[in-house]
Amino acid sequence: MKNIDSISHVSGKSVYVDDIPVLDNTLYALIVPATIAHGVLKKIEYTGDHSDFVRMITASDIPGENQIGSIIPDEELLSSQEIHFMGQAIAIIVAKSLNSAYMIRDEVHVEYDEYKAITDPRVAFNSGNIIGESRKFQCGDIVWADCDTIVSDRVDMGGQEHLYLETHGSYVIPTERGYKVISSTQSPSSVQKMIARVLGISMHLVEVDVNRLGGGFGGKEDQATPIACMAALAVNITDRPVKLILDRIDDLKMTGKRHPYSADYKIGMKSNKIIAYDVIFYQNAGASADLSPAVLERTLFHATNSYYIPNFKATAYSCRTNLPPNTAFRGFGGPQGMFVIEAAIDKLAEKSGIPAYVLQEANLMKNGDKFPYGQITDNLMLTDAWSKIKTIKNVYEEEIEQFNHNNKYFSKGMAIMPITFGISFTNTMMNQGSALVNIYQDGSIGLSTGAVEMGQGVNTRILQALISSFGVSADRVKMETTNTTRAINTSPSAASSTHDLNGWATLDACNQLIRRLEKLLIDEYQAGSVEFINNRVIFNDRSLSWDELIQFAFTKRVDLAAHGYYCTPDIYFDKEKEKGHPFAYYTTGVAIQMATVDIIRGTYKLDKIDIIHDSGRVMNSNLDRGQIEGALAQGLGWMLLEDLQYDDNGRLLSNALSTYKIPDINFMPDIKIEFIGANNPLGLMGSKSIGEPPLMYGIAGYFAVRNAMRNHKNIDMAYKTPLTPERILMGLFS
Ligand code: LUZ
Ligand code: MOS
Repeated sequence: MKNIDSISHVSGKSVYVDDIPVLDNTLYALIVPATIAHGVLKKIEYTGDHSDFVRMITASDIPGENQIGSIIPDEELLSSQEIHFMGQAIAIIVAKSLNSAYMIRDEVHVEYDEYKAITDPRVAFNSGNIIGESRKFQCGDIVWADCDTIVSDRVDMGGQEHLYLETHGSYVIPTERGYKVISSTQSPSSVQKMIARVLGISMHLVEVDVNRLGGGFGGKEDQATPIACMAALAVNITDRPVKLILDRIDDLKMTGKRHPYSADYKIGMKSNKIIAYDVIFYQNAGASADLSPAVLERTLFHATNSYYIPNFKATAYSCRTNLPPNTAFRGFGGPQGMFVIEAAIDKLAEKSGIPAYVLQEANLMKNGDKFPYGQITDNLMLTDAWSKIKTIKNVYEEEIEQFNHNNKYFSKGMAIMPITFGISFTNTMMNQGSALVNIYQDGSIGLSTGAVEMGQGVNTRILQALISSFGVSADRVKMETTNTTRAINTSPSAASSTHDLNGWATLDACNQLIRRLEKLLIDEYQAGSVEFINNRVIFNDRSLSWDELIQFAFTKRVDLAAHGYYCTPDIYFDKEKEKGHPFAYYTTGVAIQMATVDIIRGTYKLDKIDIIHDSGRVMNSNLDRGQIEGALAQGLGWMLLEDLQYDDNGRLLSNALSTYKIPDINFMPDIKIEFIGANNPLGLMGSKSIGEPPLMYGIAGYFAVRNAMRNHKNIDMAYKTPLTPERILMGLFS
């Protein structure tokens, strides 16, 4: 099935928040951002007399709680006094037009007492600025004396801007019964809950509706919430509809990114088996907790990537700095955990002279192996994928040897990257989904779920599940908006889990309806077996069209609506012991990447990548390819290009697309994807989740470039990302 949004996307008819026609009396809001990263707000005033000025809203105007922290209550919606990052919201300007709002905002006068800013997580750690508790995962006993090769090093990873095409936005309308909120959020229920908290009302008065997002990537899992809260607050105060859309510059400045991390590790092996790994992670959380503790946890889950390491210790700290609160980003801490172990293996390879791929292969997880947190693996396709990659590696190797032999100023290299990504929210409670299937009396169907469509194709996948269950064609079904009155208490569309959770819930609703229809046919026609196929129902030696059946069922007073629910079975995690079975299953795969470095310029070209990916039973190969290619681009961008720069005062220097470079079509390697995988009983229609895992194939890009440099000469270059041409050049000439 094609992505059901493809025609409206290509013809420009897809509707995003900013496309919704506004009511006549709509007001426009803008956020007044702090212009220092750390300090105290002394005074804020607007003394102008612009005729379009309606209100300036500050913390003291909030009728409920001035608090939006979801895991830890440490984040004010509007600063009441303390400033923790540059771009923090200190007031909201409400005006009759957007242009006027900008002019008014320019004239707001703010005074601060400024303190010194901290931007480095290690500096934060050393001065005791830690968010929440430190976490430690541990198994076995590390005995360094048992190792024959030991290396240790420091690793630093940069952050990453989400750069969804649609910036944050919300449009809130006062209604007779409360608030109708249109929000570009991955988490409608979080928006509902926080608006209720901020306004001091109950949740049933807030209806949140989401049609689709122009990308989310985690950036709208938590951080769409304050935007919607501010718009709702302005509605509460003015009693008029309010639209608040961030322009790109505000969005870049005000919102958090992927977490930069710094790490120290020590790793040891005996012959080629890794038998000891000790790692400390310093996460740069930014100014408040946001989702950082959960991101930190996933770093620990993925700290051994796809390897079995019997003796292991990982300690992780979430460090509070004066940057915008960093947040969920595709992979959610997993990529950082995986990069460090890959860096450690790279260094082990260098020291021992054993190629990295030999070490990777020797330590690759097999079904039945146990992760340090206790989950035993099954249904991994790692070894199958690896053996296919090995064949491709021989071809790559030959090409590289020949090329490097014949070229003096260019050097090729390659790297292999296995991935194993746990599928489920690590917070067990969040693994639930729901659906509402309405069959109208003419046989047409409306489907509402908790899933938010953000370009990933989740609606298409869930639709596939529904039509395969009812045996009807897709044109009988309308995918409704995600709405908190039709799908309640939803989890964010995140953790690669949305189609599983909401797809299974849809199938639960379908099954209930099918059972009712079967009962009708048994009661009325003594039906034996009943089959739903090709828009018909077949029973005994006759059949009815789906529409006839539904019309009949309606006259016989059969309930034609069903609420479906799903919660992932058999998952749990004990945070005291740091052990459990947190994931439904794992998505796995292996990639091999080739790169050519220009020795004189420090530039490089990503030649090609071959990916053997385990998607279970592939549900929709085009959607899966789209997710792999997009995730790979994001992973390669994070590793090689995207350089978030803050100055010592916490000011974002790479604050526009002129200074923040992201992958384009020319940057990307030739991509070959082969799917392997067997039926996955816990995945929707036997599939495996795909949203996040392929991002980590991008890590191969870093090591392919590094190996190309190394094939030219010995290098002694810090493990630091992104590996930009500047860093390559300095690495080659140091
Ligand atoms: N969000 C979340 C996520 O709240 N918990 C998770 O475990 C997660 N994992 C990946 C992406 N988003
Ligand atoms: Mo996400 S990082 O699955 O919102």
